[in-house]
Amino acid sequence: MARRISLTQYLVEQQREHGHIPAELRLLIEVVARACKTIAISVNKGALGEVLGSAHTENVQGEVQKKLDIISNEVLIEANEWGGHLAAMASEEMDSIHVVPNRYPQGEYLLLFDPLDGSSNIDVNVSIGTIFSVLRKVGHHRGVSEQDFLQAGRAQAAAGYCVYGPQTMLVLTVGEGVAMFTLDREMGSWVLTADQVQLPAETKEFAVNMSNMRHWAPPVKRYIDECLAGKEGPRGKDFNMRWVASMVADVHRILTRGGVFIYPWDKREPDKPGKLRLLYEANPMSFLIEQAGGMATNGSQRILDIVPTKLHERVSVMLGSKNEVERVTDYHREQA
Ligand code: P6P
Repeated sequence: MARRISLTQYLVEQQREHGHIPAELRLLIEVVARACKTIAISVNKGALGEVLGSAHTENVQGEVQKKLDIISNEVLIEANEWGGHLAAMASEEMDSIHVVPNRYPQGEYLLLFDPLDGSSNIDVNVSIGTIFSVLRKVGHHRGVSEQDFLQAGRAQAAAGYCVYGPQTMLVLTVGEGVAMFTLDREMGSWVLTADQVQLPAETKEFAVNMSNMRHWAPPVKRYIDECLAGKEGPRGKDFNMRWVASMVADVHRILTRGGVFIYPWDKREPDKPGKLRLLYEANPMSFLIEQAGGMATNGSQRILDIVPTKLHERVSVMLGSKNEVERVTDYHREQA
């Protein structure tokens, strides 16, 4: 059996041998990975842990929070606020940023997360996940504010997710490719099971919520109609469709075997660019997809180039196999 490489060893090598990450960032990633193990334990208990169901509260998005949304958020806050590596955190579940309390030393990193993405799947035992993004606090000003978080996704120092599925897996990039770690539950350790992940430029699989089709803009309708037309249509090949309704699960499949994920603008809420959040969903996933050789746009520009104007900004998302994202993006440009 090949020698097992742990997350710690992988990160030490990234720090020492490649000089890609400073010790503080290594510590931050290890703390987040440990927090994800804690979340996995709660998620896996299900009804036995009395963690299912609604918390009967709403988040800033106006979405009803599940008990596990709040538990996961608290786990990440408590795990990360004392280490001295962070200045502040931002979460889908919190209206405003959480500044590291004065009783702890402040670091230079900013951590953003969707603590439990795909909450609608919790009670029906379908894969869900934690998404995280790491930014550096820019400038030498004292204190930290929401403005410090409003950086384009290309500035990310690291990004990743943990998927709580048949296996519990941590998928990570520090800007030097994508690595996948599988949780060895007996040892309680993350083991490197895939490195330098690359997704194919071509695919025959798309992920979109088809029930929204009548609300889409013409370029998205054209792209999906052509996929549905199959061999007899302009694409000359048949396509398959998958939609888990957990972005982490859909992106993990795409990183593993290719595909294209689309959550576009739709006319029901024309003032909203899309459903997904830019800072802690689209940006980390786009960083991973690009690091694996894929592409991520909002239909008109690279997602990682979008400069946010507010913390919970939403965005239209098309990401995955390069040739397919290029095609659907070209359809938008032709229409513009
Ligand atoms: P719909 C989960 O709530 C989420 O934010 C993403 O994880 C997922 O891709 C999307 O929303 C699912 O949305 O409208 O299909 O339920």
